[in-house]
Amino acid sequence: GNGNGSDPTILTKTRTRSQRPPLYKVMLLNDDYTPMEFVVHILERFFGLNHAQAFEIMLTVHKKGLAVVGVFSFEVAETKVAQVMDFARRHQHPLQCTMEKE
Ligand code: NFA
Repeated sequence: GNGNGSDPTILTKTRTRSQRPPLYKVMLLNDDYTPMEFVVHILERFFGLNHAQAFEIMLTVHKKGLAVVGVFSFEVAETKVAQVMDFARRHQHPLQCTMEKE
């Protein structure tokens, strides 16, 4: 047992979450310059969202400052962030995409 009481003779068992790989939230950040249609395009292209879903998330980022656009394994999240950052840079837009452990 791994109970955390002070009496060493009383052994309790604390239930822990089954071991699953950690998940990472991928987020888009608002800025004043990236065109709305460009953000919608990114969400369709790299996150597999339909146009209505992409438009909705773009508007959430625009109004709230950021939004989670998906939750992925570390490797997939890292790839999405790199794809978005590279695509934005190549089009000379300041759009920022980040990831954070859930
Ligand atoms: N705020 C940007 C604009 O008004 C649009 C935008 C949305 C940018 C979401 C970045 C992320 N053109």
